[in-house]
Amino acid sequence: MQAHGLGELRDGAIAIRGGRIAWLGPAAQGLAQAASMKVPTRDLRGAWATPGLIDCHTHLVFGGNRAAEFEQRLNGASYEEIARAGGGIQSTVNATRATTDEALLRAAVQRAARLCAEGVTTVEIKSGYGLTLEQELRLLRIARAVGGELPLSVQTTFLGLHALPAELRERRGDFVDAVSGAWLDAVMEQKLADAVDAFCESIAFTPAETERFVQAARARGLGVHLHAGQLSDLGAAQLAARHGAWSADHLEYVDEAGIAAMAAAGTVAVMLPAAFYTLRQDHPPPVAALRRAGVRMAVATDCNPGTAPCTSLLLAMNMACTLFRLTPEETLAGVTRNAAAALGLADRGVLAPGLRADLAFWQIERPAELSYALGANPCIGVIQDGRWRSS
Ligand code: DI6
Ligand code: FE
Repeated sequence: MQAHGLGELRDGAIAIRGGRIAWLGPAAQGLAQAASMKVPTRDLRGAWATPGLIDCHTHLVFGGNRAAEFEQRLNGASYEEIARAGGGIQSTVNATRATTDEALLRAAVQRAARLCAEGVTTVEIKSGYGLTLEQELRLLRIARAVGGELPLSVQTTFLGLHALPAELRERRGDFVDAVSGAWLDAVMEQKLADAVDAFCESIAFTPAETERFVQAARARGLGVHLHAGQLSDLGAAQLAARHGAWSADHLEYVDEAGIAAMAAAGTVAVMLPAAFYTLRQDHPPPVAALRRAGVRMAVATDCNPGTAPCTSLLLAMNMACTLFRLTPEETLAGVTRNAAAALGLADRGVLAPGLRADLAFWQIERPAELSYALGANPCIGVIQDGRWRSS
């Protein structure tokens, strides 16, 4: 039955073997087969099953928080003003450097656990709050360790160009050279990242600087994400597409040429409505144009202390509908199938035989409920890597 564009199986059963989906089909047939093979079954009493959710853009590992800047903004300061005055990302860098490995891991696990409770089984975690080689490697190591503490598979991203460290303000070129050379080599040697990312923005790095780093990463076989068009259009979407990026993220500001380039390259557009909401932006991404061009759209939390203190992917789905006008179906594809594509992963995000047995189960009547409610959590459990966990 195809009542939803996503595909829907009523009264269905799913068989799992060795951490993979072995079979999907009618429940009666599945139960008969299970009985004849004497394998255990679990009755989910009419719950909906979806692929385990995928949060494909987070900055989960950081020290401190930025509630004070939240207050400053409410008293009239802008995000850019705070950043230029040495606050913003740099203040989190200072707090992160001053936090022990154990405390950083504990805080990141706490955030990730909230995602897990909402059916998330894969999360992408970026570095970017270290800004020295040692600190960036430390954050990537801690990000990897989060996956050992929870039923969660973690993809790590080396966000090498996030902010220019305050101590190198006069040496931009040297910093970009180092990050694109020795730092990338160390990340590769220690196998700490699956991809790279850069903040291509007027308050961060230029397209030329971003391109130098991205080229170096591609030459080493890493995947690419870009923070593109969050505050202004510097042509980062085209840059991402030109280098075969898995995703271009934010995209409040992107023109037709950028959209066409992404469509041609298959680069996924990652919508981050919690950041848009927090910054009270008034220029949403051109969702209708992205849809028309056939660009796949994903939805993620962007969990970070500055612009998206958000550990609810369901809330991000709601915001994607209400603020950006995605349909509930698009948001569900955006946290499953298209989020997997945004991470370069072909083994998950869809319920199909042979794929990873990562599933989420929901006490809902129809899938639209997942993005309809604010603050509800209808997840009753997940299967991650073939193992059941109730929430
Ligand atoms: N874009 C964002 O929204 C975050 N990083 C980025 O590149 C903001 C990070 C922060 O303000 O701490
Ligand atoms: Fe981000």
